[in-house]
Amino acid sequence: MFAAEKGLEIDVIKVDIHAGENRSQPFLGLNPTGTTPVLVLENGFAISETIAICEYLEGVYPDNPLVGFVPQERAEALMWWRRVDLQVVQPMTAGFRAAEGIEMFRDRVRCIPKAAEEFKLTAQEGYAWIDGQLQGREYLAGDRLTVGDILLFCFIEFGSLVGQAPNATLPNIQAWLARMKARPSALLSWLE
Ligand SMILES: N[C@@H](CCC(=O)N[C@@H](CS)C(=O)NCC(=O)O)C(=O)O
Repeated sequence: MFAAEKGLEIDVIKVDIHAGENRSQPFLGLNPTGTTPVLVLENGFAISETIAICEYLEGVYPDNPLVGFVPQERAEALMWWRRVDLQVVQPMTAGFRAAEGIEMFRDRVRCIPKAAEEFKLTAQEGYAWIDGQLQGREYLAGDRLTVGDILLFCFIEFGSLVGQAPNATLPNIQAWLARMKARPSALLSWLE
């Protein structure tokens, strides 16, 4: 979605994470953490960690900035990325891995089934806090779309598939979600 917002087309190689392709060679040679995504440059260098991939694309393709180039704007965008990551993405995925996803993940990472519901509630509290912050704002960082909006949107899409959608009564997140869904990049048709 980040690439699509920038108008970039990237060759996509799908990795079967259900079958564990990412947890074996040759994928581990690209990313020793065994997680997707990875951006492989033309010179062969492999970048992993989503934020590092986004920062690289932002630097090389500065049009349609999604982080920014003025220090204060960059800080604001990265601040929101981190808040979304810590308050929603990490507890949501920990809750998923400890419950619905446990068969896939039990031999990959430490899963904590007894904490599954607490992780999920933590993610819901994160949504509620973000809802309050979105009051009067078009996007997380005000009137410009930034990388944190994309992170939140993509994980709401995932969360909606696994019983961790934001509560329908959170008015600001729901209005923001409608704005995000209306963006052509949200269709992700370039991934097909
Ligand atoms: N910190 C990494 C997390 C990556 C991550 O958790 N990737 C998931 C897919 S969204 C994955 O590869 N899951 C399969 C697995 O862990 O085996 C990032 O931000 O890129």
